[in-house]
Amino acid sequence: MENGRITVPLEAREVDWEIAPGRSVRGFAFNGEVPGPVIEAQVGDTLVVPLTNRLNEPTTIHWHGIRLPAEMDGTESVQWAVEPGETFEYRFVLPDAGTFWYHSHVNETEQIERGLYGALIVRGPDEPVLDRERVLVLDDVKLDDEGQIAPFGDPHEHHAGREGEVLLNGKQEAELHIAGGQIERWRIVNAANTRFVRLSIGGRPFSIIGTDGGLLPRPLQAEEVLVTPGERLDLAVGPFVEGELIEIEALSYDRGKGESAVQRFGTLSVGPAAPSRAKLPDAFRQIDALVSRTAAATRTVSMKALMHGGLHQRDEPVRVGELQVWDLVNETGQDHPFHLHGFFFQVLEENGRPQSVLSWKDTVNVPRKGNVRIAWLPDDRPGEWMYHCHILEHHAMGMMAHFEVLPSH
Ligand SMILES: [Cu+2]
Repeated sequence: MENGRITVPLEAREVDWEIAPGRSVRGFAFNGEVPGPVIEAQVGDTLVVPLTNRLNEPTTIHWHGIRLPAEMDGTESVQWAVEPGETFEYRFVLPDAGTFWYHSHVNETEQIERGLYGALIVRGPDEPVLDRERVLVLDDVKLDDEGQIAPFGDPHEHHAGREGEVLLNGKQEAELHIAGGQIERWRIVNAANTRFVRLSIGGRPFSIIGTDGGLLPRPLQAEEVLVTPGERLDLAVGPFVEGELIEIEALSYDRGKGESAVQRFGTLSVGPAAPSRAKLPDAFRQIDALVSRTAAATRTVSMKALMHGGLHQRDEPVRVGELQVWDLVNETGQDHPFHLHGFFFQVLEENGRPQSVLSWKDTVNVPRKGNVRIAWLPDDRPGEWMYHCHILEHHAMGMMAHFEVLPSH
């Protein structure tokens, strides 16, 4: 099969964002929509995105989870921000199948909160057959007394993060419809600045079929799953019986700020039964371990030091082809979702417990007073890269570091 080229011009501009019928806030959007358009492609396609900035401030796009060349990563360490009125063309190959997303990487706390994000779906040759697929982008937005997006820079948010009214695909109280007897693939993206989503679909069992970097080795049964900011999950949902009304909720979770209130993203109503052709295989693919369980750590990343290190932190370089085993140690009183740009890692252990199933990740929650060991291989894409906490207010405060991937010897 020939690889194609997908061209999706994106324009960032201000918009009246209707978060509920008759209820709009002044937001920022790609092509006038929040979320921005769903970009769909096949593995191997080249994505071409001319980004035109019609905002009154600079912006860029980060392609979260895509293993692209460093100069296309959308951070200000690899490109000049796109100034108002200017256009910058992103162009890169999509090497992996999975659920990804794109978002602003300049003044993120404000630009992402205002709506500058969208989903990017890349399909492989051997996708499981389900009855229907949908993308669910989870978010929240903090409103003021006038019902507009609350002012930014509240000092309390630096530490606690910023949370607000929950939104599903940019809307409050979303209403979804599913046919009875069918099983759907739900591609979940957490685009919220801070909100941790302990996702429940009416307490019903579902299958987790993929994570940040595509399909798991095999489906995993669950009745709830934690999705932290930046993470993605693919689920197989259903079947249900006609007439059922199921709540899509974030259950209570304590990320170090006390138990959160239960939040409802929307409801799923089950219509008349339709025939199903869904067939979930027992196994999707083999994922080989990058390192043995006894491999020694090559680096320790301290969340506490990172949190207090400021905006110009630089970590030691790594070299193409040299395996990395990193201990992410969180001595703070809050959970932090750690995001590595441009590369997938495997989670080896959480708090000393080995992972039962390997998967490819680019964002992982490091629980408070806990630690996570990851392994990753810098493939041949040298350049400037970074990692940071995906609680955007923490990132903005300086919970991040740049590092260089050096060419192989
Ligand atoms: Cu954090």
